[in-house]
Amino acid sequence: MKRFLTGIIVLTSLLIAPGCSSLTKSGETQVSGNESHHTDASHNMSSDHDHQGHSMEHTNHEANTKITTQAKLTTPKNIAPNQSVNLVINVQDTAGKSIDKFDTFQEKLMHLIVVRDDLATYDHIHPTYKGNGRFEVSANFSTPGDYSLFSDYKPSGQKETVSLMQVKIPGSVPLPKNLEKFEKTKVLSNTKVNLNVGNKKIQSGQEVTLNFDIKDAANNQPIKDIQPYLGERGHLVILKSASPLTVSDYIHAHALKKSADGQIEFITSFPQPGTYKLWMQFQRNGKVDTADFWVNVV
Ligand SMILES: [Cu+2]
Repeated sequence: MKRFLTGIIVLTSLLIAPGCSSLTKSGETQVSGNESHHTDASHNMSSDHDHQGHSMEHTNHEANTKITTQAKLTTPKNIAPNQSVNLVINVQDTAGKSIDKFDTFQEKLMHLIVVRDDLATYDHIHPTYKGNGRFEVSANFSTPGDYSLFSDYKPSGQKETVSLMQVKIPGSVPLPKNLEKFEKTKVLSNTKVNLNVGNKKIQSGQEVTLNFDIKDAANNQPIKDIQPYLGERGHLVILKSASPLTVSDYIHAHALKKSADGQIEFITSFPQPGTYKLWMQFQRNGKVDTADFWVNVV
C-alpha cells in the first residue's frame, strides 16, 4: 500500500555566491506527489498550474542558471502539529539518480531551514546523511499550516545549492496576527540584540552591511563571550515575505570573520524591494539564540 507515504519533488538551481556573502538562487519548480499538500484554498498560488507559470518567469529572467539537482521530501502520511515528524530528503540529479557525495560546509552536510509560510516560525536543523543521497531528520511543526523547507547543501565539488520543499500540516490554521513588527531591538533572556542598518533605507540590489550589536541585558555592556556557532561568528538567514515562497526568496548570509566585541556583521544584498524577515543565530554560554527582525527594503 503506497498511501502511507507522500512526496513532493522540487527542482532547484544554483547560483554563485559573490564573496561568499550572499546567495541568490532561482528555481524551476516542478511539483509532483500528493496534491493534498497544495490544496489550501486560501493560498492563491497553490495550484500546480500557477507553480509552473511562476517558475517559467524565473527561468526567463535568469537564463544562465542551470538546474542540476532536486530534493524529494517524504513524510509519513499522517502528520500532526507539535509532534516529531520523521522527514526523509532524497537528493537527486534531474534524471532522478541519487547524488551520493556532498561537501561539508559550516560543519554540516545539509542545513535545513523550516519556516511556516507566513514566516512566523523558524527552525534550523541538520539532517543526518544516510548515504545514497538520503538525509533523515526529525522535525516539529508547531501549528497547522503550510510550511516551506529550504535545504542547503553542496553536492561534492559544486556550489552551495538550495532546494525548496513544502509540507502542509493539517488542522485549523491560526488566525493571522499582525506579524510584521519592525522594532530593531530584541531581548532574548539575558542578551539584547540591536540591528543597525544605518540611517538610510535599505535599497534593493545594493550591498548592505547588517550590524548586530549584542549586549548583556542586565548591564548593557557589549558581550565578549560570543562563541563560534557552526564555525562562524553568527548565521543569518533572510527570507522575503512572499506567497508562495520560492528559492529566490532565500538568502543565507555569512558573518564577517572579524568584528568588534559584541558585534556580528554581515554583508549581503536584498534582490527585490519588499518585506523581509531576518533570523540571526549566535552562540553564548553553549546555547544558541535566535534574534529575528523584519525589515522593509525599497
Ligand atoms: Cu545549519
